[in-house]
Amino acid sequence: MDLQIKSNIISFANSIGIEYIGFCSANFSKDFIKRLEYSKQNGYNCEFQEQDILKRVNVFDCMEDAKTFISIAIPYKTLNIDTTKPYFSKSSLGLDYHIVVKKKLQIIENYIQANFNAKTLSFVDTGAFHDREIAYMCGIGFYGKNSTIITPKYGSYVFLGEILTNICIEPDLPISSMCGDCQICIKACPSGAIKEPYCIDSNTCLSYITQKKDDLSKEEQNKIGLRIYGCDTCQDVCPFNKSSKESNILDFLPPDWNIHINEESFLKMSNKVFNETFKKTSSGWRGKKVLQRNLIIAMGNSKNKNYIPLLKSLPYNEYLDKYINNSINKLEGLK
Ligand code: B12
Ligand code: SF4
Ligand code: SF4
Repeated sequence: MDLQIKSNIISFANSIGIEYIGFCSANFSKDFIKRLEYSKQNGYNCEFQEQDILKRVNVFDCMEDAKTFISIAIPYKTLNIDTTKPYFSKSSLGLDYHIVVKKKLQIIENYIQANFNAKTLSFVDTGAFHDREIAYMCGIGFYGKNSTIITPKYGSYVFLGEILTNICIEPDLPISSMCGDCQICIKACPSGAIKEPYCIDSNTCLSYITQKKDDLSKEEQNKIGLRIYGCDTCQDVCPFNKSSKESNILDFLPPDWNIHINEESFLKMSNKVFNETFKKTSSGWRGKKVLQRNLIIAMGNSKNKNYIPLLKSLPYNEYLDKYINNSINKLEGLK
């Protein structure tokens, strides 16, 4: 193992503004496979997770001589959001993280290929791999009971990505959980989705519910509260996030339309405007209808009767009509 290669990659990553970078062997533990099986057997997986456990761990299908994973964490929280009105979660503000993290990974890949004549492949939420487990094995942070990877400086408000390479690099050590007796996130989760420490039932997690295209039940609509996309609750309450530093990555600074939602423009938005705005954030991938549905539900949950005329003025829409009527009824039923 060449220690010089490791320190050169770290120095290069630091020079392009990456503070968290770690290394681990391209093998997953038996313990990890057991955890994936446990989640699957209990029905906690959602449609966005690779269900084939073999695919999640078989790195040699991607690169036959794979040796090392290199994980990076990129901080994304740039400001506090007003959660008294319909809002987007912190991780869906600014430019889509898939683009931002991938760009950083590609710069490191180019450096590795040019300097060490090595093979590389990079992933951010893209392959079958579990980005958190790789970050954990690389010592980037520890698993919180809310199942997020928590870093010392930016808390859990970091996105993760990794590079698979065929060079052998000395591994870093995983960090054990620092949650101790704390149960704050488990108690704060509005839908009870943290079934036990480190174990999320994705199907009841509000982040998933704001993303799914299927019909939402009345109970799911109530639970969404004012969320238009994603859920930050189990992270916002975490003591490790209270004093976490803000990101200085300009791509994550939200434009005005992302934080000061103009409900009327949002609900009457053309496809062209959607493609130029929200489609470029990480909330855009589920399409305009899902976000509009969530906003309509959030308006119904807001207790703000001033929304009634706007809701009543919306044209008939097969997908949205049920939610529009529910929200109008809810607001009209208020005393
Ligand atoms: C599917 C998915 C979701 C699903 C399911 C979430 C989930 N908990 O897995 C939904 C839609 C709900 C979701 C929500 C969110 N997601 Co998401 N999601 C993913 C995705 C695509 C796959 C995750 C997966 O396969 N999970 C499988 C389950 C079994 O794993 P797990 O819940 O993480 O559980 C692990 C630990 O708890 C641990 N564990 C279990 N028992 C024990 C015991 C001990 C002692 C220890 C130490 C550990 C431990 O092992 C488990 C894995 O085996 C990844 C990207 C990727 N390809 O990896 C992003 C990813 C996990 N998501 C991310 C983000 C940012 C979010 C949200 C914050 C977005 C938001 N604001 O709404 C929320 C957070 C919700 C939460 N508390 O987890 C980031 C996480 C960054 C971080 N710092 O951890 C990722 C890594 C994307 C990225 N590349 O940055 N997501
Ligand atoms: S993201 Fe929200 S719903 Fe999901 S586990 Fe965390 S607090 Fe619960
Ligand atoms: S709120 Fe407490 S239990 Fe939950 S992740 Fe943070 S420290 Fe761990």
